[in-house]
Amino acid sequence: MASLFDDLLLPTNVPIPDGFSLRALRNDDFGYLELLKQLTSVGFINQLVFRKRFDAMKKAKSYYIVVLEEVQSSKIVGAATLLIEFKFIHEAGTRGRIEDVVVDERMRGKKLGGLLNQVLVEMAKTIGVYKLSLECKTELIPFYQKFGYQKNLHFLDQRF
Ligand code: 16G
Repeated sequence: MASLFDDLLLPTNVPIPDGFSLRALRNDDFGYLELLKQLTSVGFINQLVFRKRFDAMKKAKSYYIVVLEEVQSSKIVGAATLLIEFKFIHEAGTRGRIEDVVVDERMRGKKLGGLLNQVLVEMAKTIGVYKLSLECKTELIPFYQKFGYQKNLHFLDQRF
């Protein structure tokens, strides 16, 4: 079993509620895919594909996928990703992106999404990014504004 990153990088100043544990994604966390299906389309991914993608992310050393486990059931009930992008601008700085924030439907209303956001903001500050950004649905803008984000640039995409 391997962790995507060292759990020692997780912030110690964000309290985790009783009954939950916070850790890095591991290469046997296939339940993570079930949770992601509550965010968007995942399609069919077998264990081999999961492991290969996990290995590629670990090798890249810029993916920080944190998961919240419900201790009683050992199930992943929340997850969020911090992606670090290397730049030449800003004195060869780094930019952080928050991706794939998802909390299990059963666990909504417990402020776990907020907790995951706080964790990733702290990690991004420790890593030293010059900018942290995310894309979200219009209705989630007030939620993310609580964590320091401001509506700024427009986001354009192209789908294939
Ligand atoms: C949301 C996510 C984004 C994810 C996308 C998937 C956050 C902050 N944003 O925008 O990371 O990639 O949904 O939707 O979690 P899509 O399948 O339509 O791209």
